[in-house]
Amino acid sequence: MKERFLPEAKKSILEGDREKAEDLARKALDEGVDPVVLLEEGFIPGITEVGRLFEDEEIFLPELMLAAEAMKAAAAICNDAIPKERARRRGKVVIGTVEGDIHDIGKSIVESFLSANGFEVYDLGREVPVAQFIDKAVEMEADVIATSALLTTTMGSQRGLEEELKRRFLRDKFKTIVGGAPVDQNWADTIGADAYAEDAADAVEKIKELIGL
Ligand code: B1M
Repeated sequence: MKERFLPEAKKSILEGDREKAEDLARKALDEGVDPVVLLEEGFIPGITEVGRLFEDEEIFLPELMLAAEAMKAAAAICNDAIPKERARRRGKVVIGTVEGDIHDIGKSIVESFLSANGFEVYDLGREVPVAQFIDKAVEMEADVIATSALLTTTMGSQRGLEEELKRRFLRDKFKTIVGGAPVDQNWADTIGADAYAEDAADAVEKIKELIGL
């Protein structure tokens, strides 16, 4: 039963056991478990639960970091296993996590989903200054700039991007999309972003809409 891997995957993250998470990811994929299902129904519920425990002070930073390392390693294995659609090039997207923010697990999943759906994606990584998003988008002649923010203290950079694009008279040249746990549609509307995506699948759909696919 492939389903048996899902609770085990969640558990490996809760236990902060990187080796177990990696072994499990490889075994599950070998047995034909869909990498997206493994992420969305196994590993992500694990790290979400870890976030809740951290917030409730039932676990502390060292445990959070171990869980994050296990999550990052397992997500990388799943991301690599998502078949990439290379034949079609739907549009160009520059993506990254905003300045001051090191949370990059969700952003990397979004990157992987976009690549899997035929977008040409340039991933700038994490702690990316506003100017770097814009310079790369200009250089690549990108269609969309996608930013991820996981902290209430860093989401302001998404507003900074809108302002800097206007300042450089480039606002009409690119579509912008925002995501990350503290971000919502209301925030996107407030700062004037073109779209908000709740998760990686939603990001694919919203970006398709933004560029008229
Ligand atoms: Co941090 N952290 N963390 N953390 N961490 C949160 C975000 C927090 C909510 C935990 C909590 O208190 N419950 C809290 C923020 C509170 C707030 O701002 N109000 C928090 C904190 C406080 C911190 C530190 C400040 C802790 C400290 O040092 N005292 C510190 C910050 C460091 C910094 O960035 N400067 C910190 C550090 C860390 C770790 C390094 C240990 C690790 C990150 C490792 C890494 O990413 N390389 C970590 C983790 C793992 C988390 C939680 C537990 C999980 C985040 C995650 O990976 N989720 C998180 C709690 C939570 O979010 N519930 C928490 C899984 C991932 C698949 O989901 O990232 O939401 P997510 O991405 C989703 C969607 O949001 C969406 O699609 C993704 C896939 O479905 N999405 C996009 C995301 N980006 C998108 C972009 C798009 C579209 C959709 O394009 C536009």
